Amino acid sequence: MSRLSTLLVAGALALWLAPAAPAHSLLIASSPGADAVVTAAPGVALRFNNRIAEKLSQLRLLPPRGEPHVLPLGTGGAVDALEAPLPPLMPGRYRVEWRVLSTDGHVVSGAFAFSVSP
Ligand SMILES: [Cu+2]
Repeated sequence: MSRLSTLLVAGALALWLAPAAPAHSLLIASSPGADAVVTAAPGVALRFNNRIAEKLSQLRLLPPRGEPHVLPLGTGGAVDALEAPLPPLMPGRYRVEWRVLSTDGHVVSGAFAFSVSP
């Protein structure tokens, strides 16, 4: 093969192997922020890099003690955001687990933690 066709084949392979990154949802910001220490958190809000299917998405809160629970998602927010009110939180470290359906059909998940100070 010529040098050019080798390059073309390598380029085509790289494209084929690359994940469908542009349409894949990624968490870009949250409130409370990851590893933030807050005195109170009336709710959680997550912002993604693109539109997500809210009805097929889930937020779970893992308290310092006890069972994780699924948070009720607020509706009518931005198409790239998930929001949920929180009950009054005791001091301690909380973990938020999220799972969303991207517009490209991939289910993406992740987690972050924040702490409520006494
Ligand atoms: Cu994807």
